[in-house]
Amino acid sequence: MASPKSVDKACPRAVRTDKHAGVAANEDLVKGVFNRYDTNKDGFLRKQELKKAFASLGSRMPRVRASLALRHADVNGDGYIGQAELDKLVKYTLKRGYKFK
Ligand SMILES: [Ca+2]
Ligand SMILES: [Ca+2]
Repeated sequence: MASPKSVDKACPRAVRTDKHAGVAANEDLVKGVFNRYDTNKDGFLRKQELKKAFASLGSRMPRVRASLALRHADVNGDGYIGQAELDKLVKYTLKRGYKFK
């Protein structure tokens, strides 16, 4: 089994890094959105939570988008997006051109 990036369990919430500008700041923003939709606060995003997140981002097909995003970013195949997989999810989302307010 491939071990994912080490996750700092001490800080499960999104950490704001103001050192990076531009793309990095945007990624932080998106990460913040997804973390906000981790409604049961278990540190994982399941499909239902992804769906709500994408709906809030203005997706017209949040259910479909959630499925595709999950398939793309769920590296270890457990059906959830963990913190180590969040980066991939964020990059995928930004590549799809979602706008963030
Ligand atoms: Ca969750
Ligand atoms: Ca996973």
